[in-house]
Amino acid sequence: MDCLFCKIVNGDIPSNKVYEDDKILAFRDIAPEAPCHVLVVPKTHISSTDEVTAENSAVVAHIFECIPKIAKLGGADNGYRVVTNCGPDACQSVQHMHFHIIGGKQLPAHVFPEND
Ligand code: DGP
Repeated sequence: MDCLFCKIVNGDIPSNKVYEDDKILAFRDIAPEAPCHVLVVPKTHISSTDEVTAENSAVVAHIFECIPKIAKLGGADNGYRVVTNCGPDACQSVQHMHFHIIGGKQLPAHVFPEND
């Protein structure tokens, strides 16, 4: 399968790793939008949140169990935002489910800054 994040998980493409265990990998975004901008992915290929099922959802729970420590390791020690984009309207650009952890600075109060 020609999947960018599967290649990062397999080590075929290098990444700046923040955290790894047997189920998930967290690495720094190539185009960071904040001092802490880390992507967390399941090691098994799940295309998007649309593909989460009763059979594979345990890894989503595991990601959220690990997010607090990943955020601290990534440099967000005063709060952070978790974002996942799903599908074209959300501009999902990599078709391997991933959660952005964004922090390390004061973020706008709303997801849409024009509403501030
Ligand atoms: P999204 O738009 O939600 O699908 O986010 C995809 C993110 O992936 C985007 O913020 C940039 C990041 N990204 C794309 N290619 C690479 C890469 O090769 N390495 C790393 N570390 N991040 C990448």
